[in-house]
Amino acid sequence: MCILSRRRILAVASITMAAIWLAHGSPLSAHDMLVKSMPETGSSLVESPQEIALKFSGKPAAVLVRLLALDGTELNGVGDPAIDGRWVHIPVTEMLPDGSYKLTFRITSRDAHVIDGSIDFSVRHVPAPAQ
Ligand SMILES: [Cu+2]
Repeated sequence: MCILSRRRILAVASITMAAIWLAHGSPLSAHDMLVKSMPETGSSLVESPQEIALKFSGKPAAVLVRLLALDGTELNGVGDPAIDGRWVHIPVTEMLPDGSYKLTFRITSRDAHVIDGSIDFSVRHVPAPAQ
């Protein structure tokens, strides 16, 4: 490789690094995102869950959650979230009747960015078979 093209590659690389730095505060820490949930978003449960668990790409520094009905009404029924490494466990403190729900979350990720998101799920009890 000639010296000129190597210099050009270095220049492109440092511009890219600078762009990442400006966009994100630091190239060494990415903001965290939801990587898994129980229940999974979009799932239909046959009974009220006892817990909702969210897994993030890194350990969140702080978490706020809200349980909403389909029309956006905030519901009781979830307790304080507990952070356990990358997992956040949210106890469901009341039986959720059949219906559709949205759990919204707001986390403060390790790079101090605030990330909002939500998962949707529904509860549909399966009727007992007719005798
Ligand atoms: Cu970030």
